[in-house]
Order: sequence, then C-alpha cells, then structure tokens
Amino acid sequence: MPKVFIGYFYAVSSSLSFDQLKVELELLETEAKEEIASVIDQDSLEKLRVSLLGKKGRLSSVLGTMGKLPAADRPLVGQCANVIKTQLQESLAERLKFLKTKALNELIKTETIDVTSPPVGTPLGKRHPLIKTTEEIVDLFCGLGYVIAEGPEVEEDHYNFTALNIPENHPARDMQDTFYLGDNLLLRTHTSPVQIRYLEEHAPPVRIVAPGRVYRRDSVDSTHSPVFHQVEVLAIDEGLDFSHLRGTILAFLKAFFGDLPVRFRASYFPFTEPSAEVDVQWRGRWLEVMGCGMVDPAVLEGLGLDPDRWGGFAAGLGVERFCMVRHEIDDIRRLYTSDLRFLEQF
Ligand code: 2U9
Repeated sequence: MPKVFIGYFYAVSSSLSFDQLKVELELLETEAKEEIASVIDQDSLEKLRVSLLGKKGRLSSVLGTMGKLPAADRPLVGQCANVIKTQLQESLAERLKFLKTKALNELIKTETIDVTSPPVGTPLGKRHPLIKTTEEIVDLFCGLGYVIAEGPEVEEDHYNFTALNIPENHPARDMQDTFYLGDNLLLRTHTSPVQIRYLEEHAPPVRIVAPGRVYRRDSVDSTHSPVFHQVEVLAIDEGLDFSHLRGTILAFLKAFFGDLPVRFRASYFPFTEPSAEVDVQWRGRWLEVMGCGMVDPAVLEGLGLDPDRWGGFAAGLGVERFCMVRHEIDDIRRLYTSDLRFLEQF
C-alpha cells in the first residue's frame, strides 16, 4: 500500500474523497497566505512562489493525488484548485508590490545626492580637423629643418603686397578681393607677409614655415570661404635652384598623401619666377594642391639681399583642401559650422 504525502495527512490508502482533498487545498491556501504575508524580501518571495506554484510545488503535489478521486469529483477539485491558485498569485503580486515600494522608500531614505560633487565622464574636447591638418603639415616641414614663423592677421599694405612685388594696379589689391580696414591696413590675404617680416629680422640662410588664417572677399560655396588657412614655406640660401624646390615638395607630398603621382604645371605669381602649380593624382583625377616657385629677384632686392648671391624657393597651400582630400569632406562649410556630430569623427 503506497504512502501518499498530502500535507497534513499521511493517507495509507489507495483512494481519496473530494472532501479530504478540498480540506487539504484550503489548508494549503491558509498556510500559504500566512507565509506570503510574513516574507520580508523579494528573493524569499520568489522562492516561496516557486515552492507553492512551481511545477514541483505544493499545489502540484496536492493535485497529483487527484488520480485517487472518483472520476466525477476530479473537475470539482480542479475548479477549486484554480480558484486557490489565482488567489495565491494575487497575494504574491500584492506582496511583491509592497516589498518593492518598501525597498524603494528605504533607498530614498539612505541615498543622498551630493549636488556639489564634480560630474563624472565629462566629454573631452578634441582639436579641430583643420588644426590637426595644419599641425601635421607644419611637423613635416619641421622634420626637414624648417622653423615656425607667425605674424599679425591685420597687416600693412606694404607687407601684404608691395614687398611681395604685387604692384599698385594688380587685381589682388582690388577692393573686390581684399578686406581693407583703412587706407593702409587690411586683413592679410596670404601668410607671405610673415616671411617678409621674418627676413627683416633674420639674415639668411633661412628655412621657415608660416601657418595661419587668411582672408579674401570670396563668396561662400562648397569650395570657397572668405576665411581660410594657409601654410607657406620659404627657403633662402646660396645656390638654391628649382631642383631643391621640387625635391622638397615631392618629399612633403609623399609624406602626407603617400605614393601618389605628382605633376608640376607652369604658372604665374608676382612673388616667384619661375612659378608652378602642383597637382596630385587622387582617385584617377588630377587635383591642384599647391603653388610654388623660385623667389622673384625683385623680392630679394627689396629685402636688401643680393639675388646674385642668394636664391630662394617658396610654396603655399590651402589647409582646407588638404583636410578635405584626406578625410573625403565634400563641403568646406562643414569645417566652420561647429556641428559636433561632424567634428566628433576626427
Ligand atoms: C616670400 C616669397 C614668396 C609664397 C607662395 C604660392 C606660391 C601659392 C597659393 C596656394 C593655394 C595660395 O592658399 S592658396 O590659394 N599659394 O601658390 N605661395 S609661392 O611665396 C612667397 C612667400 C614669401 C618672401
């Protein structure tokens, strides 16, 4: 004869009555409700739920004995068990809600916020892509022995134009192209005046790299801006010729762009003779990236240097163009609008 454990009854019997099972279920309900009400934390409540309503829980084990009931009584016990199960689920949910509220209230009581403590995870600023590109270019020339020279953005007509062999009636001097601040004062249109000022203070030989912001009365579009950034280089020494200029530019472009085809095209600038523009082949297209030339003897003479003794070469580039090619930026305006979604990429 099997022993059947049904809570408080050890029935040494092979049959059960509906009343016996009902009493057993009601006892289980009363006892479970008391236990639920006395649980004081969420983990214990979950354990109790499993022990009551889980697959191998107490309700299931009582129902497991249903097979010993007469067949007609079984649906009645089933209904009774379902009612008890629903009630226990409600009691458990209610207790859980109570315990959660209690835990939250305790947390609110113990947790204090120090509004004076410094913020955590303050985002760090980054250098602007134009600054990074400028620094990279300047560093490459410093590696070739050049020193950095800087000068004012508000310039005198003499340093921006006259000393650079740009005559009175040259179109670059036109009000259309230059921001004038008075008869003699203007916003520099290139960084070349920095080099004139440097040569007034330093005797050759010199090798200088002049980075800086320059201004031209251009209207804004995807490739033009009235404010942009230049890097210019100047070398003055005895015996310099175009091969020194070419070798320097090829070394620089190789270091910046890698091994791309480069070509020199004859051009004209008032301050250099001969002059050239330099293109690199980028994605199958020739792209103009720099201008350069041998310093015009008239410029050397203006600085009191004998052109029969001293030779010089110079080059200039727009930093925006280098930055846009390097990072595949389609519109120059992106570099000036301070959109963090764009800037955070660099
Ligand atoms: C001195 C003598 C000569 C500087 C030079 C260029 C060629 C040049 C342009 C490149 C793109 C300006 O930004 S840009 O539009 N510059 O092509 N600049 S040679 O020549 C000098 C400078 C100083 C005393």
